[in-house]
Amino acid sequence: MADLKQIAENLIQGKAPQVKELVQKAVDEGEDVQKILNEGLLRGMNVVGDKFKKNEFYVPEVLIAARAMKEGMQILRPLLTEEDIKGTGTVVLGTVRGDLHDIGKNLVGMMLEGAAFGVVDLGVDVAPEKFVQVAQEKNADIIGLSALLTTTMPAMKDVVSSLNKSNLKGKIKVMIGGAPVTQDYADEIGADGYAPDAASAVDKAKELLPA
Ligand code: B1M
Repeated sequence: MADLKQIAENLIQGKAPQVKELVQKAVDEGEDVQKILNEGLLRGMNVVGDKFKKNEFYVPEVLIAARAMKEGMQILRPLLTEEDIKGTGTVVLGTVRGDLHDIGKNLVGMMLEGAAFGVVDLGVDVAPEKFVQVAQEKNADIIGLSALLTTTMPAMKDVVSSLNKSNLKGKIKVMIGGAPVTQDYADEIGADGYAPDAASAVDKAKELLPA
């Protein structure tokens, strides 16, 4: 019988080959795919997120766990139907115009993928209109913006303005983050959400999804 708890434990320890092997074994044994995702991979990733928030885990541990998650998801994703992954959404993610910092943004992307969100990563130095255009094309739920420089934070406001000018106003939510960014700033520019770290970004993204 598949041991889903063992998948979660190996994921927390970042043991990618073991996670891959255990997920494959669970699939071969006929375990429900949604159950493997929820009670194996996602349960482990939630623990990683909690530990990261409490400073019990740091960036390297999270990156290693996220890599293990990715290995497991590579096996599960083709087996999951649209219905199975209902409840998670699509995030178009990027670092704003003029800003080349991407370590935090990549971490946010991995954690979102770890929580079974679809992530379209546009990279760094992304123009405001590009975020809106791709979000429309991909039928995204959320645009996620990262900025690490005080000088590039205003580009976040440009994305909100660009979205408000489009016919997607209110339909796509904007979540922002990055070292100099605050909740006050999110309120000031009319962003729908702010998250201080990658684990909180997952919680916030879930909160922003339509009910
Ligand atoms: Co730059 N840099 N940098 N830098 N850099 C900072 C940000 C700085 C604080 C350093 C300093 O002076 N003490 C400073 C900014 C000052 C300011 O504006 N207040 C600075 C500067 C000035 C610059 C340059 C202008 C330097 C120069 O050329 N004179 C230049 C700008 C280039 C540009 O962007 N146009 C520059 C360049 C670079 C490098 C290219 C060398 C490199 C980036 C490499 C890369 O990213 N691929 C770099 C780095 C590495 C840093 C520091 C050292 C580290 C940033 C980092 O990766 N942190 C940084 C100083 C520091 O922070 N100690 C600094 C780790 C990462 C995991 O954290 O990105 O905060 P962070 O992400 C967190 C949260 O913020 C949050 O979750 C993440 C994980 O928990 N989060 C989100 C991030 N995005 C989110 C999005 C969300 C939600 C949460 O929703 C969508």
